[in-house]
Order: sequence, then C-alpha cells, then structure tokens
Amino acid sequence: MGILNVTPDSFSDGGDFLAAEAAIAHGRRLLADGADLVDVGGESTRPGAERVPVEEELRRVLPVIRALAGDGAMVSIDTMRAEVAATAVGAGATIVNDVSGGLADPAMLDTVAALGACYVAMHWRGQSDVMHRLTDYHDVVADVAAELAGRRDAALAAGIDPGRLILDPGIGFAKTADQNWTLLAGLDGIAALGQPVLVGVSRKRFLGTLLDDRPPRQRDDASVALTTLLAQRGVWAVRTHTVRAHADAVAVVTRLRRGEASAPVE
Ligand code: PMM
Repeated sequence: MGILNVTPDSFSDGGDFLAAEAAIAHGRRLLADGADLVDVGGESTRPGAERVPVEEELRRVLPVIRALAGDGAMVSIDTMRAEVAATAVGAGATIVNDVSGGLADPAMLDTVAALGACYVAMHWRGQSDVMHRLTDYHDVVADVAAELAGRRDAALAAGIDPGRLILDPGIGFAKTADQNWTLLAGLDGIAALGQPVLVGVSRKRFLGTLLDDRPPRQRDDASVALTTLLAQRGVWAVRTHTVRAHADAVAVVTRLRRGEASAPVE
C-alpha cells in the first residue's frame, strides 16, 4: 500500500503533494513501482496535528482519487469521517482506511456497511493532540488485541462483511517506541483475531529513535527490513512511503516461501 498524503503537515512528506497534479503524478509513480493499492489521505494524523475542516479534506483528496481510480488503480481513502468515506467511495475508492477504527465518527461503521466497501480498522485511543498521553497498557499485545477485537465486533455488528474487514495494530498511535517494538514482536496476537492484518511502520518515529534520531527520509532501509519480516509473518499489506524496495522484499519472501513448499526432501 503506497502512501499518498495530500497534506501540508504529514510528518515525512507533508507539503510534497498538496497540489492535485503533483499528488496524481506521485500516485502513478507508486503504482509503477509496484504498489497494489494507493492510500490517499487529506488529513495528517502525526502526533500533535490539528483537525482540518471536512470541506478542505474533500477538496484535497477527491481529484486525486478520481484520477487514480480512473486509471484503474485500487484506491483507499485514509479518513476518520463517514462523509469523506462515502464521497471518496463515490469517486472510485474501494477501501476505507480509518485510523480510529470507527471511534472518531459514530456514523462511520454504518456508512461503510451501507457502501459495501472494504474497511481497515486501526487500533486508536484518541486524536493526535492527546494520544501521547494514552500509552498505559497492562500488556500491550493483549490490550491492543482486546481493543481491536472490540472494533472488529462493532464493525461486524454494523453489517460490514467479515471478508472485507482488515485490522491494523496502529504502530505509533498511543504507543511508546518500546511498545511499538513489543507489539511488532507479538503480531501473532493480532493475526489471531482472524482478519487480514495491515501494518504501517514506514519512516515512523520509533525507527528514528532506534537509529540515533535520524530524520524520516533516512529511515527507509529500516522500514524495508521490517517489511521483510512482516511479509514472512504473512501480513496482508504494509503501508509505505516508497514502494520499489518494499515490493522487491515482498517478492523475495514470496519466492522463498514457494521454494520451501516445493523443495524435494533429500
Ligand atoms: N499511519 C499513518 C496514517 N494512516 N493508516 C493505517 N491503517 N495504519 C497506519 O499505521 C497509519 C495510517 C501515519 O503515517 P503518515 O503520516 O506517514 O501517513
């Protein structure tokens, strides 16, 4: 899943693709590099970010979704708002990626169920301006799994098709750097919920912390290392800023697994 942030303030690529033409060109580049889908977002969720008005969010994302979906690309809309989700699906998006897992907008789950779209429910505890204070866990893997199970049950109760529901542990959202690592190491606890798993680690702050405070754009090699490990664990998708090296890593893991399965036993 290639990231296309049509925002002035995202932590790693804010402002790069604010003009629709630049965003569309970048989306096409992500696809040419091997992305299976492009995640278009018009509101930053970086720590401390302020919310944007719904009209502005729509103004940013709609021309980009129309153009990429018009090319035949699979597009997801990264939004916490039911109104944006519905309008984006009308413009050609087929997946709603909601970092709040339905908690930010009480109309979201019913809206997605009525649209018949795929839905990504991410683990989330509060908006970006407060999430750094919401990091109390008894056992981060068990607690995130239990809270995500609650979002899964709410999504299914609203009528979202279980075959169209994807779960995401929400790396970097209401988690310390150490908690992110513990959660990644314990990802089987999230997979045990029985739904496909999406993971977003690309360029995130906990990688900067590991690498002597390196800035976001110098965290890509570490991000690819995690993609390799996550692919080995069988995740459904990884959400990344660059695509080529990640797609290559997935191809290597896929080939290696095929080789293991078919190798003759001596
Ligand atoms: N991370 C960000 C935004 N959207 N969506 C999902 N499903 N999972 C994530 O981890 C996630 C997300 C924040 O990263 P960005 O500012 O680079 O887009």
